[in-house]
Amino acid sequence: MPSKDQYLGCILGLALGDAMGAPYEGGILEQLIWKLIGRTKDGLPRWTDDTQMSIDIAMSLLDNGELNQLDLSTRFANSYKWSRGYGPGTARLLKRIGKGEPWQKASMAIFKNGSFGNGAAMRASILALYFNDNIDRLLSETKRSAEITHSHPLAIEGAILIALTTHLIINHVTIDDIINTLKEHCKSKEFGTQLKIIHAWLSSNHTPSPKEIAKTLGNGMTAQSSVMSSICIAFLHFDKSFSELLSFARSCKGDVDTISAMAGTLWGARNGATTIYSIPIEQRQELEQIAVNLFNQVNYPSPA
Ligand code: F2R
Ligand code: MG
Ligand code: MG
Ligand code: MG
Repeated sequence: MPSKDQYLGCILGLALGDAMGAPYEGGILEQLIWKLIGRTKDGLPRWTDDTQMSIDIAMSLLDNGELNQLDLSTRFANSYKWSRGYGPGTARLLKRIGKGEPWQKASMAIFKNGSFGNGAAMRASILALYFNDNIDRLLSETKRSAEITHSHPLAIEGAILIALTTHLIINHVTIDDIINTLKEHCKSKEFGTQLKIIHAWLSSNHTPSPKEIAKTLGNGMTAQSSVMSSICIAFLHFDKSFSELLSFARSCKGDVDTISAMAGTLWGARNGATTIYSIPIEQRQELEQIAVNLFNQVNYPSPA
């Protein structure tokens, strides 16, 4: 049975990974901009689009009691702010939805065949917290939450892999069994090949360096160049501290906020929030309340 602490860890791990990774994301220009806007008025580290879109999903699920795509697309659009550092395609798409274009049309307007950015995967752990009682439902609702902004099959597959990994971690499944289950759900050659590499590394007790992960599994803004890297980083740090995970993800370079957010949410799902509870973060109380509300919504019986 998952614990409330795992729910807190999952949400705080995501937001802290995002906020701590954001200063290192992108090139010199992005890093300079984040130096100027990366703190709240009170000096707290700000999170980015990764956490904002995760909050939007959580609030939409909690308020509607189901995944309502129209409500979620409206929330995504209403929450959009340039200062949260959205992906270039998603920023344009959300502005179109904000002007009244249906999400079904907007999501195909920016990239032919839809976006394969990592923007659907980075918010997918929330689905696992809400739909914990039925894996098939979890997978279909994750697809529905992804396709609002990311209709490309690779983006949807990336989101499903993060949601499924989160689900298995909160339900105390071992890394070996997680890898075996993920193998059944990898549809594409891209993710399938990467998973085999991770499996080979772990089976031979090889600890890849950040450079090796970036080169082999990727460190970019697409789902296929960041989801498996994040899962691998999380597995390598399950028995290490959150700050070691952050420093490893930072050394991978590239899309550091999102890789840290995805690895961080998986780490928190496994280790809970106890050791990360006191790290300063924007809107901590709101994040904690969301975690508690998601936990209560799933109606786990209280421990005897
Ligand atoms: N926006 C950022 N970071 C700013 C630094 C970026 C830097 N200038 C750089 O270019 O490296 N971070 C946020 O964006 C990522 C999430 O992105 P999302 O929501 O998936 O956005 P988008 O634009 O849909 O996809 C990302 C890029 O992937 C490429 N791409 C996607 N689909 C494509 C397709 N069908 N064909 C060709 N290219 C495709 C494009 O380059 C997209 O812009 C997270 O990192 C978040 O933190
Ligand atoms: Mg971001
Ligand atoms: Mg990001
Ligand atoms: Mg990013």
